[in-house]
Amino acid sequence: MIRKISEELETNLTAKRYLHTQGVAYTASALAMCHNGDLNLAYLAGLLHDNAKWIEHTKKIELCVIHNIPINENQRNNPDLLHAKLGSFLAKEKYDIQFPDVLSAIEFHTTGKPDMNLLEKIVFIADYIEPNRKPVFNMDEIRHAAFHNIDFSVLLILENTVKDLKEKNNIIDPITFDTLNFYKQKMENR
Ligand code: DGI
Ligand code: FE
Ligand code: FE
Repeated sequence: MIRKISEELETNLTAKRYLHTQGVAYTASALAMCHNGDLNLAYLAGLLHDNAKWIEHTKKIELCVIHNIPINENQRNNPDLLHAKLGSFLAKEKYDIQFPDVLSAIEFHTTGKPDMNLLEKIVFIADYIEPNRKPVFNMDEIRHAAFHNIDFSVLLILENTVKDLKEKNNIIDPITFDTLNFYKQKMENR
């Protein structure tokens, strides 16, 4: 199953995106080993997390409409956000993945969501810290925290993401703020 999915992704994704995908799969499985998660599910979710990334924006919107996948205002203005939701749908329908945790880890890998389960956190973090990512502010601390204090790592990533989006004047999805506030509270209450 993994081999077939890898081959299909290698055909569709750019070489750079495919390399990123492999980085996320391996990083996610390493995080699962560290945090007593299921490393095979982590690998699978990592491999598939960006499977819809290559689809053109108009086509993504069209596919969401056809398949009754709701699009909020923010996603309509920024269809790149849809690759997560659509990717989760395609993981189920096209790649026949039935594990609910894998599907939700793909769905929420871009924005995160409050109170994520282990696999959701793992994919969210692995997407940000995999070795092929270009260095960003605080990357060393985020990578260290990923293996030692997973909720703190989630918080640091969200702080960076929100700061970047504000600087670029991008619309920030409310779920991104909710996630940031949830993990801020969680760290404060420790
Ligand atoms: O698909 P990748 O490039 O591997 O990574 P990703 O799925 O995490 O997407 C990253 C982009 O998503 C990054 O440019 C920031 C953006 N993003 C994350 N949360 C939000 C967001 N963009 C908007 N407009 N609103 C958000 O809440
Ligand atoms: Fe993505
Ligand atoms: Fe990604």
